[in-house]
Amino acid sequence: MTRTLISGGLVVTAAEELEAEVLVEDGKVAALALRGSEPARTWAGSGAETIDATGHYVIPGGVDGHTHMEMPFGGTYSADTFETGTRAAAWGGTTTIVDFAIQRPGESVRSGVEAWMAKADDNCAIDYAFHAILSDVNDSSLKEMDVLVDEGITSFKLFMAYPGVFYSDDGQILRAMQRGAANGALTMMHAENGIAIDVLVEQALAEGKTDPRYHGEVRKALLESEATHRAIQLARVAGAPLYVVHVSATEAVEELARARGKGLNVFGETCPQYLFLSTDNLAEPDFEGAKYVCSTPLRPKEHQAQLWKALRTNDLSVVSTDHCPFCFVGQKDMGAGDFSKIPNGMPGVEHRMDLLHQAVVEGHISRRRWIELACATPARMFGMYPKKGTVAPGTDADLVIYDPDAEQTISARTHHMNVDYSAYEGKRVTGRARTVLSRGRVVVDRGSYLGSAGDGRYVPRSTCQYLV
Ligand code: DUC
Ligand code: ZN
Ligand code: ZN
Ligand code: ZN
Repeated sequence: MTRTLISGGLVVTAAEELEAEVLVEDGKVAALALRGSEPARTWAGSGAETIDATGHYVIPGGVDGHTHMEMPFGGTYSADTFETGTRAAAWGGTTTIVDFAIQRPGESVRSGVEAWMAKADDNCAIDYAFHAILSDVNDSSLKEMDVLVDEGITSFKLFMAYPGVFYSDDGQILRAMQRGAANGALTMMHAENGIAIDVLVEQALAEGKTDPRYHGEVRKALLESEATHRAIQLARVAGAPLYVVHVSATEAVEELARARGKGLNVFGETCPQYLFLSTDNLAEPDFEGAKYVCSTPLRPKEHQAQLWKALRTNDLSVVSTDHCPFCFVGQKDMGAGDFSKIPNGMPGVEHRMDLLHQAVVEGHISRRRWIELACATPARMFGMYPKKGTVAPGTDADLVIYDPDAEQTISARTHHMNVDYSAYEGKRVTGRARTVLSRGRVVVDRGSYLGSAGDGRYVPRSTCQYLV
């Protein structure tokens, strides 16, 4: 049996903060004991290997419910492999990712799942799970959903955007939602009106508007809120739960708030880029704006206050990254002279925990809410709690010894993601993961990487734990 004692830290979960010692046995949290208590004194004298967490937080490893490693998009692939992307995640204190396996039109959902399993298998530094993207809703893919739910793929993403690629029409969306209502699956929605956006793209290009900033102008907030509204109504008709991914616009948040006010099972996610970046970045000169092209797009700064508010009121309940990195040189530049050819996506998997801790420092959210948004709620939302997302007896020992006072400057020169720029270049934040454990193994410690590709395990998931 391997035994490790994490001693001297402040344990922070979504539920509580405790001055407590954490005993880890064989990859799981065996017990917690208040500092100075009888069991804590016994453990201290037991000869267990001890990790000193004095002056640090002991938090659950981050759960990033939305990443795209090696994702085919716009004629290229997102630049992080499962190996490089999960290693970067570990550096930043994230110990579980949920990536998206893509069904290709004309193919089965399962073939997509198998393809993504093969990419991840033996390559991940941390644990991983999958959602499936439905790109071809038909009788047979609907049937496949039932089997996949039983096997642990319990959420399915649909796109109202990207006609001709991932797009589903309202009838297909309704049918998938009806199936979800019956088999317990959670429908995840990319809510943007892609048909209307494509018209605006064509018009903009015809007027010679080719710079990255027009990506933000054509992907209008109203077309996000319209799609969000439509997705909610379709979910109501189907009697299905709905999770709206990467919410960026005030108007879309209002749709979620209205639905939640009616007591509907409608949930919203946002990402750090919408909280910390804006259309000002998209307008950076010399094509630099391409670094910030993602969909939904960055919004004018004025939207941020509403996102922060919704994170406090739970109208937005998860912060994930939508990590989908493309290099500036050789990938983003495919869209020089035509913004619509810039691969959509931004790197972020490494810095979510730190950026949200910075939000604690700046007073946007509380410390426990940080853990709730980044660990506990995504684990519950995607059926992995309490194995993931908290620190309690019996849970996986995915633990981060977090230094709340460490100062760092985010930069592509020091990050570990396989991409040639940082969206937060030069940003100063306070707080950093010092030691990261994945199922009891130390994978990062004081600036050294000690993990290895293949140590991460696949996590089959139960259905969304917010549904009655
Ligand atoms: N949005 C992105 O920015 N990238 C990948 C897919 C998506 O929906
Ligand atoms: Zn999306
Ligand atoms: Zn509405
Ligand atoms: Zn995405």
